[in-house]
Amino acid sequence: MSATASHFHLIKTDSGTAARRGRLQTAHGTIETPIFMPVGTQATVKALTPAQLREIGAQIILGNTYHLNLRPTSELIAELGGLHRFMRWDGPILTDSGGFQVFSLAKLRKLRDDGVEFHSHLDGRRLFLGPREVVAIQSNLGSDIAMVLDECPPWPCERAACEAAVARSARWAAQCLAAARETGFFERGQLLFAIVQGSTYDDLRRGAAESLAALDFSGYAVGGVSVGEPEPEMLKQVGATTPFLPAHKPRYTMGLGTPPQMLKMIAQGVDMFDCVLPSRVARHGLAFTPDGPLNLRNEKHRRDPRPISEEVVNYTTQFSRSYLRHLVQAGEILGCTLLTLHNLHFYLDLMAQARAHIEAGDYASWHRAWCERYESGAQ
Ligand code: PRF
Repeated sequence: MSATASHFHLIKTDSGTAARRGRLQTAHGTIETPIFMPVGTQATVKALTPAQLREIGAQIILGNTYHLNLRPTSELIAELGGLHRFMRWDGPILTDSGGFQVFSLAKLRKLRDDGVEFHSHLDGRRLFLGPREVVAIQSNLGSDIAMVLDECPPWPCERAACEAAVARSARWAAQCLAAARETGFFERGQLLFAIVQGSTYDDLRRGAAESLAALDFSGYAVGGVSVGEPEPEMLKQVGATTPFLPAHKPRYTMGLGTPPQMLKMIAQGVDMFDCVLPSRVARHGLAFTPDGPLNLRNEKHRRDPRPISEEVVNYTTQFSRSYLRHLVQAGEILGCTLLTLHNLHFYLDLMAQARAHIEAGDYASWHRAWCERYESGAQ
């Protein structure tokens, strides 16, 4: 069975940029793109209930194979009816495959041609993830969108090491696709996305994109960006990849970014994003505004009766900066909840604005003006 070209429909392609307005069908509902996906690594978007996520307009959330398979294990989640039922989120869920997290979290990892061997960062248990394993785990979880196993080279990376990572990732991607086909993955309505690596080498990225594009994946991710390289380099890598991906499949850049980075990547033809940034910085007292981030720990907000932003309306913006600062300073849980709610709403609303401007045909000028204001940081 095909990995389902027909699950994605392009509604409009922008004339001034490569931006696209699309619609992706999953087993748990339709996603309007471009979209931001809040991160729920441990089967929870930290500090929010599923009802709150719905309220701020989350369409799809992320989970993590690496974490969930270590604890509570994918078998236990399958026994309890799958990830959606387990965490009571009935919308779409995308899960990362685990390879990236092995490299950032696990101890004593060993890269083999057939997968990666590692010791759990929780209890030292010895484990192995290969293409078959990541497909089986994501089957158990019931992910709407699963990711292939890949090797994300560090930045900077020597060309020879990058070539090896690209070749290994290509083999693993094909093996994941074969395992998915053999195990009825697509019949169950699950989708499988490939990941393009290649670090800063344009020709390697193009080669990886073209060879993966020749296989029938449900979507394509740009991996290996936002791993420490400067922003112009990151945008260049995305620009070196998207033109070689199939136009009629969704495109996802993994693990980014700031609001302007997302808008600039939408202009390069990216449809999907995920990032811990808005939820992580919320827990440190940072709130996003159209004039840049606001640090509520700052003394100047101590007696400020104004909301975080006069223009943004959500549950959190009824509270004063003074009160929010107090919650942050006192280490109160409600501070985390309110700021996470605000930041994720800000990101989701930005994507809604992007979609509206692509539809209206003025995305190029709108996103330039938006970024200019945000980056001039009048805040
Ligand atoms: N691969 C996978 N997950 C990821 C990345 C990657 O390259 C990144 C890099 N930005 C974040 N998450 N599988």
